[in-house]
Amino acid sequence: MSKTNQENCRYRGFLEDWGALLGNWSYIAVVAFISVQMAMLGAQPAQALTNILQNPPQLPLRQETTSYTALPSQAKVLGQGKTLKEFDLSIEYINSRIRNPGERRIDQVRLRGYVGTNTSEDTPFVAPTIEVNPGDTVRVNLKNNLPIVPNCKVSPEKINEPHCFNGTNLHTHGLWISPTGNSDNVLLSINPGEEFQYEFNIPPEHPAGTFWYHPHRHGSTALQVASGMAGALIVHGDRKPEADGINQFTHGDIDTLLAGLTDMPERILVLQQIQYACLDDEGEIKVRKDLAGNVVAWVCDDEDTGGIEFYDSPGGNGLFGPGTWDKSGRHTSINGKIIPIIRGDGAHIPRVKAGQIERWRAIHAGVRDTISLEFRKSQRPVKGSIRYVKASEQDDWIQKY
Ligand SMILES: [Cu+2]
Repeated sequence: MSKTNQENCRYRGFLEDWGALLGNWSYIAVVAFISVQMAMLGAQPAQALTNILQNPPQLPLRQETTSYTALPSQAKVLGQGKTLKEFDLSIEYINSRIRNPGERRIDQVRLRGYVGTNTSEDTPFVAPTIEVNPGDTVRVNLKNNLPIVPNCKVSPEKINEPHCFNGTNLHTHGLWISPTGNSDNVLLSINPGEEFQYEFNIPPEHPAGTFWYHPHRHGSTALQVASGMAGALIVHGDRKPEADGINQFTHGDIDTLLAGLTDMPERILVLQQIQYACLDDEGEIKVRKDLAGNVVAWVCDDEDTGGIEFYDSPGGNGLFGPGTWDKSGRHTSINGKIIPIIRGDGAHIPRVKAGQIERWRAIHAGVRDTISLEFRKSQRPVKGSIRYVKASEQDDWIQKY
């Protein structure tokens, strides 16, 4: 590190890991999204402690499997070499906080979220990770602890209008499994107070990979996913390509490509777009406007609790209308955190090391905007911190550095 760089480096302490990784802190890599960007540096040390990126918690297996009587057609499911994995997940309203860089404050929120066995309250708006293998029989006991919504009915003519926001179900995004019965059946509605056991029979030939799960009940999907109801679903596989004598080679699992590397840290990045709003006395979204009268941010005050409870607000600042994401000033979160820092303590979180290859599994679990993921080196020493840059100004910030 040159003398000039040392002098310019206002945040050397917490950039040590980056310096080690990249040799010179002026080449700090940033991740940039088109329209929504974040960089992984620049926090004040005190806040860095609370905003270190961690993988979402892993959902532990249920200790005792529930009793289950297989239907005749399902009796063969747990055949030779197959493993039963059972998990518990509930859906609840969760009171928590989300950092709001543009307003330089922490907003109180009350949102729907998945709660799993032993999962942390630290980042409630990313669901716990489910890990399975090809050939597994996976059972998920889904309990809907949301309150009943009175008069929640919809006529067939209005079926495509948002409705019954506390009804839910469970969809596994990308798995090669049955879409019927108690499998990945998006036509089910698990209503408030109900519990349902899903069973996903993952074929033995299923490839390893990064998948995710979320509710997919017609009428409430976007609202629930936008509340943070999404989690990673990882299929691990250890099969190498083999000569099969017919098509030359069978496919191998991607997990084996870097199998020779030991201690390769793996990070899961669940990108979400949680577009909560705080309301005024008329039920309208509280906003900040520029001099021309354009909405530039949704705001919350100390006494407010942000939520996602409707698609269209009475005053026209439609919560889910097109073009509202940019106006809201919200940031894409990563594992439930806003502009987190990627840095490890070596104990709970893998340390960032120079020359170390890492596997990153990125999942776009947002419903409000597209994301174009980029990894860049900064071209010059960074002045100040991106952690307080407004969402609308992040494009300029990235271009500058
Ligand atoms: Cu999906």
